[in-house]
Amino acid sequence: MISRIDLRGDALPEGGALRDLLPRAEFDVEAALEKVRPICEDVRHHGAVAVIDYGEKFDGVRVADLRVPAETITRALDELDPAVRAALEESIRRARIVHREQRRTTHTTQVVPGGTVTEKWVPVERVGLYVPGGRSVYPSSVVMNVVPAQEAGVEGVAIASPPQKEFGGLPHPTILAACALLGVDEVYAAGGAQAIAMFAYGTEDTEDAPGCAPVNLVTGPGNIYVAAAKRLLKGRIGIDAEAGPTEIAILADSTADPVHVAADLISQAEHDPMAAAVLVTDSEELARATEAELKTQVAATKHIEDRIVPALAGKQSAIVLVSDLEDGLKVVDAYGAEHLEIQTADAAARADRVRNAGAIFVGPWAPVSLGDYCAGSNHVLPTGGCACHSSGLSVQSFLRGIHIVDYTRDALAEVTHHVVTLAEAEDLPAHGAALKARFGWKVPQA
Ligand code: HSO
Ligand code: ZN
Repeated sequence: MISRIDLRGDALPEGGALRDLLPRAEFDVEAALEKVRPICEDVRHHGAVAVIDYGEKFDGVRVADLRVPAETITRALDELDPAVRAALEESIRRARIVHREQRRTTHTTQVVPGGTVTEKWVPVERVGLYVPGGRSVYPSSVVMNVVPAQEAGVEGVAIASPPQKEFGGLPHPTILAACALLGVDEVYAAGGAQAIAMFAYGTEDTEDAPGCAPVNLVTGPGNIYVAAAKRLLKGRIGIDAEAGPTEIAILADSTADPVHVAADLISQAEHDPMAAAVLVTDSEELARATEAELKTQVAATKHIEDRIVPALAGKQSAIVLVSDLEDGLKVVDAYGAEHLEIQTADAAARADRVRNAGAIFVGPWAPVSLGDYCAGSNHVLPTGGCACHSSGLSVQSFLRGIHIVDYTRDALAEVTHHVVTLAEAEDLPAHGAALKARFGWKVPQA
């Protein structure tokens, strides 16, 4: 069901060579770019009509209007199962507690007497949050996108989610209910690349419905076409990471419980046939017991053939055997998992030494599923090894830091000779002149 990679014995290679030994799914966004380019162009030139046409083509349902009426959103919440409502409310509450504390405060640095630089954090004005439909209808992802945006102080939050045939062309009702719980009333029944283009270019108002004003930033997961559209339109809009298939890596030793390890590997394999589940261990016994547990637990779960078996059996998943936990640490760092669980005797100390991971789950009582819903942490995380350069979604994703430079005459005079020297060294004398002009065209004596 899951293959083994044995890295015991010889010394581990470094960096890229080690990464090449590790399993990973291919997520070739580049290949999808040419497919989404004409879609984005169409939306740019024909607006809402093009978004509606593509919805009919790809989602199998033609909507009259993209904008979901406010009453429909409210009704979805009224009709939501009370237990789901209570769970979502708890998820929102915990996420708010964590994200609220991420807010950065304005900070002023006195560089020299009379010269200050203030860094001021300003929320993005308007964001578009993409929420997938189809196989992955995740109201929890609405929470994980909206909460940091709201806590950052973003005023305009718009959501797009594909029209669902079985719900008369509306996004899935639990998505709408989650929007209502979060106080978001600007929702569009739009999916795929066309939704990202709608956010980037905006659409005109019609007689019947208001259009979608262009946004500054688009966040949220999606399929390969959504990722390609984000890559294509980046620059016109800001984007978060391009989300690929979900990944879990577990670093475990002989103290880990194979029942938990197997259950956690399966939990993320459940997302997608391309999802990755990787166990890194120095214990042959744990590897064997986990293999046995996987067989038993997979047989008893739901999405066996369509997702879990292909995910676990795929080349993106494996049990990686290492000589010791020091090597294990090197392996998980080289892999840079979206989610990393540490199930070792000294879990907290070892977790502290990890450098590359989207989120780290420490010890036996912090499974990834907790983080997916109710830890308070964010579940929109870098995949595909991007954890070595990017972070998950946070309040920070929705803020821009602006430097405010304030110098007095004396503070400027004191440094002018340096600026003039550097400007001349770069053959940009007018740069230096801009300072000299303030001092009778001379360099003031320091
Ligand atoms: N594990 C997914 C998020 C998710 N899980 C949504 C359940 N629902 C990517 O972090
Ligand atoms: Zn999940």
